[in-house]
Amino acid sequence: MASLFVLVYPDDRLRIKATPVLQFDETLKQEVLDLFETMYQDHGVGLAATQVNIHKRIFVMDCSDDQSTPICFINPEIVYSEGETQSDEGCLSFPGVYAKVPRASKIRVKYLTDQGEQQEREFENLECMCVQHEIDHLNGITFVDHLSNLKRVRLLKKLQKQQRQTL
Ligand code: GNR
Ligand code: NI
Repeated sequence: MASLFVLVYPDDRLRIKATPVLQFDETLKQEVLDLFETMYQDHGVGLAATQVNIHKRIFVMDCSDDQSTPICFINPEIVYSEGETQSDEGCLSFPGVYAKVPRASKIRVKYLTDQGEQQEREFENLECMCVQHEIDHLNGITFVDHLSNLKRVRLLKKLQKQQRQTL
């Protein structure tokens, strides 16, 4: 197991669109383990492979308080969504800044497990927001892309100011 470095804005590699996983082999299993280790170490509720510079359609999630509900998603697809919600989101690639992002309030997701088995599940609440946030990462999209220009500029200025202070 290895904890990986998370790419941080303004790294252009966060814009790369990930490609589908075709091989369910040892390499994939190790990447999934490393994603979980990195997510837990950095106290995230989700982590997309894109964020650790692996441009494959993989993300991991655990929205529990006690690391009890790890889920790995390979080649995820939202097959149904309904409703609207908005709550504060953060991102490990934008440390220390938060914004309300409009999302669907309920989704149905088709994905493969790390064994290559088909799954289909519904998600609501934090898990639902997180799945949408992570699938965006796999498409090279980050949560700030959903904000108005004014809100995005303000948020990125705040982030840049914090980055200067931690140098
Ligand atoms: O840790 C995270 N928290 C979070 C909160 C609300 C909506 C989405 C997230 S995902 C984020 C970790 C991360 O950056 N995943 O890509
Ligand atoms: Ni993120």
